Amino acid sequence: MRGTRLLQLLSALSVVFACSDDHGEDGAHHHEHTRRAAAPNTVTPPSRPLEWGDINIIHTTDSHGWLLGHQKASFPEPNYSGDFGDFASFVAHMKEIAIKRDVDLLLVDSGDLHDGTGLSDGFPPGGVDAHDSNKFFSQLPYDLLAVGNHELYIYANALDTHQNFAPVFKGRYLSSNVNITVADKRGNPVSVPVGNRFAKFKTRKGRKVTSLGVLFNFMGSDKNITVQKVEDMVKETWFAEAIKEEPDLFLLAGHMPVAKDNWPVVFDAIRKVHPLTPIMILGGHTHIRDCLQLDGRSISLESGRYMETIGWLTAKLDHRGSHKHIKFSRRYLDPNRITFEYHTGRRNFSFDTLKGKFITTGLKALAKRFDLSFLFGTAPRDFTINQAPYPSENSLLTLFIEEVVPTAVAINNTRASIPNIIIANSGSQRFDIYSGPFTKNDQLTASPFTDAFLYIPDVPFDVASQVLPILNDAGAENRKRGLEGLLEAREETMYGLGYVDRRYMAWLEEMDRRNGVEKRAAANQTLGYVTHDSCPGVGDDTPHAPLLFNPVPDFIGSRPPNVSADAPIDLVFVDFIESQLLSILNKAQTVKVYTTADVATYSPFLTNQVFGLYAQGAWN
Ligand SMILES: *[C@@H]1O[C@H](CO)[C@@H](O)[C@H](O)[C@H]1NC(C)=O
Ligand SMILES: *[C@@H]1O[C@H](CO)[C@@H](O)[C@H](O)[C@H]1NC(C)=O
Ligand SMILES: *[C@@H]1O[C@H](CO)[C@@H](O)[C@H](O)[C@H]1NC(C)=O
Ligand SMILES: *[C@@H]1O[C@H](CO)[C@@H](O)[C@H](O)[C@H]1NC(C)=O
Ligand SMILES: *[C@@H]1O[C@H](CO)[C@@H](O)[C@H](O)[C@H]1NC(C)=O
Ligand SMILES: *[C@@H]1O[C@H](CO)[C@@H](O)[C@H](O)[C@H]1NC(C)=O
Ligand SMILES: CC(=O)N[C@H]1CO[C@H](CO)[C@@H](O)[C@@H]1O
Ligand SMILES: [Zn+2]
Ligand SMILES: [Zn+2]
Repeated sequence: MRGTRLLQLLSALSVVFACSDDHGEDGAHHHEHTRRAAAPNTVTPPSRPLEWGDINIIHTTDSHGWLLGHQKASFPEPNYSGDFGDFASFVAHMKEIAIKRDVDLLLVDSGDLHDGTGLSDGFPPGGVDAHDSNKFFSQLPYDLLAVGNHELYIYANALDTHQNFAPVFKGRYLSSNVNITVADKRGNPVSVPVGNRFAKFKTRKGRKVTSLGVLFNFMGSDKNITVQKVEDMVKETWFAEAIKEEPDLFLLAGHMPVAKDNWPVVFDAIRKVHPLTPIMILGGHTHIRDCLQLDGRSISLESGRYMETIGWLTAKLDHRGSHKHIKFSRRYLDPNRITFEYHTGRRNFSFDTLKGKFITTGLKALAKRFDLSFLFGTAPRDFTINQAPYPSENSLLTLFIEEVVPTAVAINNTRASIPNIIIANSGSQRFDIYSGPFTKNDQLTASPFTDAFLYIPDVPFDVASQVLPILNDAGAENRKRGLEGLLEAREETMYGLGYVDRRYMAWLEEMDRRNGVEKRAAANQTLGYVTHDSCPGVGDDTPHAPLLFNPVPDFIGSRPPNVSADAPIDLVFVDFIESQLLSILNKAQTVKVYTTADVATYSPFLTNQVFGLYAQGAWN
């Protein structure tokens, strides 16, 4: 059962964007990226200067290829408009400030470097995901990095990380519980850490640091990659030896959320040996802003996603053996030039460093090489995943399942005239579409996965129309049918395979529920993230009113055809949900046992192509 799911996931997440024939030679026009319009003077700067400590950390996580920043004009996108070149300039100026203050400043990343934009995923056939975009990471002075689950879905990506990316950081790219199997010098398979298991180093100020890089218990990695359970990792001899000597600071990076996961397992193992040593944890993976303290001498920070957040974490260290609570501070920065200039005391003309400009130029050249500005059409308005209700005319999911998919899969399809119901998982859609030019890059940000469309012919309409409600509904009706376990197991399986939408959306929902209506009505703050974590002091660097939030179902379906109950129709679905769909179909009726033998390919087009096909017709 799990084997099948893993296989499905692999195909769902495989990122071979072999769509070179999208580049229609027939006079296709290109839209140039027009980001970096200078930040307007009317913009609200951050609310207050950063607090500095003895140890200061700048944190990135789950960047997923968003190195050119967010380029759209619709809110809240301008707030995240800083690109990786701007970020490099910011880091350089902050390093100077740290030297003037005579304190330490470290730069840490917690993984998931690709699957999200054209810069990482829009490579030509034969390429490796993130191979080119990772080179920009290599140009920043990272002190510590950890592997993410997205680096591990496809062996070739993990191998590239192991062979080409990790070595750049000279022992500071960590994968404490993740191994890859490679051929040794004699050609025999050998399992080795993707990066290093731990690192020990001294800061500029001479502080001794011991570091780990831990991945959550991820179940979806490709063959020849092993993820050891966190609870087993802490029992290893190497682990005991690595933490034995007391450093001035344990700096733990990891692709694991700071709450509701296994950080306490790592933390307790260290605390057993070192009850008082400062511990700073930099987590990731659930794409939220979060902070908590496991005790008074430790802090854990998670810094969002998609380069929408830069984390800032500081500690005022005291003497060895102190029992006092350590004074920590944390801040979530919106990455844009206003934020960066404000905190570095620079103006627009004195902000860019040579390296920063070089990186920006390089990113634009890569975007050009991958033809990311290729224009499919012009989106007439914003289509959002959670800001608009589902279903509605401004919902991205409605657009996708009611217009885009039915249009695209009907192209060159001999079954197009047969009535159908199409079902997809909402998690296949990753990012909003904003009004204006809709490019190859936008297609990849909205719908990056390569799911195929399959179908089962001749399913009676009244049977086919039960499938979507059963997929979505864990309610009383299904409990009666004994499907409850199935749905719970699905949640757990999905989390193990790396799906985090539920946690991210719960966070959005919470900030909206708290005081969204009042804050938006006051209309004196721009829209964005409003964080309520459990650490003291101000979290969000720029105060916002929360974005509108609307819940979405796990699965979405096309408009049902107007046919009689017993009419045979095509039940069309994304390959990702095949096994769940078959088991539900067999519970919804008893006339026929459906198996994979009844399933066939419906369309040659994949989920990462349908928006382009639709836009070329409907948005021109
Ligand atoms: C700010 O700097 C950028 C990059 O150097 C430049 O493109 C832009 O025109 C400048 N804006 C203003 C208002 O000077
Ligand atoms: C795993 O790697 C080894 C060594 O490179 C190779 O011989 C083997 O075929 C791989 N196994 C799979 C299932 O890919
Ligand atoms: C990971 O690699 C190390 C070094 O080769 C090896 O000793 C260890 O057994 C491997 N761990 C797993 C879980 O495969
Ligand atoms: C549909 O088929 C025609 C004829 O074979 C072909 O020229 C066209 O490119 C196909 N359309 C798409 C979107 O692939
Ligand atoms: C925004 O307006 C509300 C209600 O008028 C007020 O309570 C709040 O202090 C204002 N916030 C800012 C940042 O001006
Ligand atoms: C559905 O089809 C029936 C019979 O053809 C027709 O009477 C009815 O108006 C249709 N309903 C809709 C909503 O189109
Ligand atoms: C710095 C920056 O660009 N801030 C923008 C954030 O988004 C709001 C719209 O919600 C704009 O008004 C701000 O200019
Ligand atoms: Zn991620
Ligand atoms: Zn992740």
